[in-house]
Amino acid sequence: MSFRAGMAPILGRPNVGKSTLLNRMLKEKVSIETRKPQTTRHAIAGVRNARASQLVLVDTPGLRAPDRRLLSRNMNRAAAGALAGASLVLVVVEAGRWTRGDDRALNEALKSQLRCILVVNKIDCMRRREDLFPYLEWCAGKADFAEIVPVSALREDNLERLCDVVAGYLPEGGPLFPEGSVTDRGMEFRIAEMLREKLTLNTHREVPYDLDVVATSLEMRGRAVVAELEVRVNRASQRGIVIGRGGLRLKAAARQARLELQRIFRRPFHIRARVRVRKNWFNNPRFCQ
Ligand SMILES: Nc1nc2c(ncn2[C@@H]2O[C@H](COP(=O)(O)OP(=O)(O)O)[C@@H](O)[C@H]2O)c(=O)[nH]1
Ligand SMILES: [Mg+2]
Repeated sequence: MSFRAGMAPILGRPNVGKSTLLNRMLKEKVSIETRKPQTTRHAIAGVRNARASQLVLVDTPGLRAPDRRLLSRNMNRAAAGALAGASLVLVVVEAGRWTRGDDRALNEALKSQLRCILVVNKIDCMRRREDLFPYLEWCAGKADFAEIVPVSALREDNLERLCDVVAGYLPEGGPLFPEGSVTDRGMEFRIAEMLREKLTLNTHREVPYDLDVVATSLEMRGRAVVAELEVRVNRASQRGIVIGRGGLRLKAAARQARLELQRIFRRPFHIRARVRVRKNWFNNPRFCQ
């Protein structure tokens, strides 16, 4: 039997569940998930190795109406750039809803001229099961999709079928990544992103959008990973918010990140984080590629 391999970017407006879908298709968390839109800032590749195929899924920052931040423009570029070299594209929408943001994502996918699979996510949220079929039919009128697959990423419903469907559209060819690799991102990135997820979940309003986390040092001590992280905020007042009274908020987030990293990598982690004010880091090319 011949081997198939290829890359499939995941497009969709913010919050439809792209990162959750990627993580659940891979059965490992490589991209952070939150209820807050615009959490994913980078194109992140996840690799799914099967006996006769290798599927490289690329999670993208949700395409958004451009604003003035350099970071936002770079995020849109990362999403568009993921289409170069792809074999097909997945467009994710929410069952029962279609917004202008979904049209924007679909148009981006159609512009690529690649074959397009529509993933209708969050079917668990539909109040009435019988509404699903008419919605799928309505979607079919939107574009000439190769397939339309309803799933629940969160409940891992129908994901095996989605993986099989996608694999069927991959071109024949050898693997793109060494077998056994799960993501193109290194440990430093994954640790920093994990803390960013926890801080995003524990802060509100503009703070999640104004903060960033980078690893400044990474060391192995025996089996343990020792990481030093820098949390960047835009304003002095945000520094206090992120740290929290008595340092409790930062401590709690670092602990949550550590526990989840330990579960994923099955080894001890030590995380030291400090918060620095870097005015307008999101407009500084040094701080956001
Ligand atoms: N109920 C339900 N929630 C989901 C599903 N998939 C994702 N979510 C939630 O939707 C939110 C956004 O998910 P995320 O993956 O970060 O979306 P992204 O912005 O498209 O990457 C999170 O709170 C997820 O838990 C699903 O199938 N069902
Ligand atoms: Mg995301």
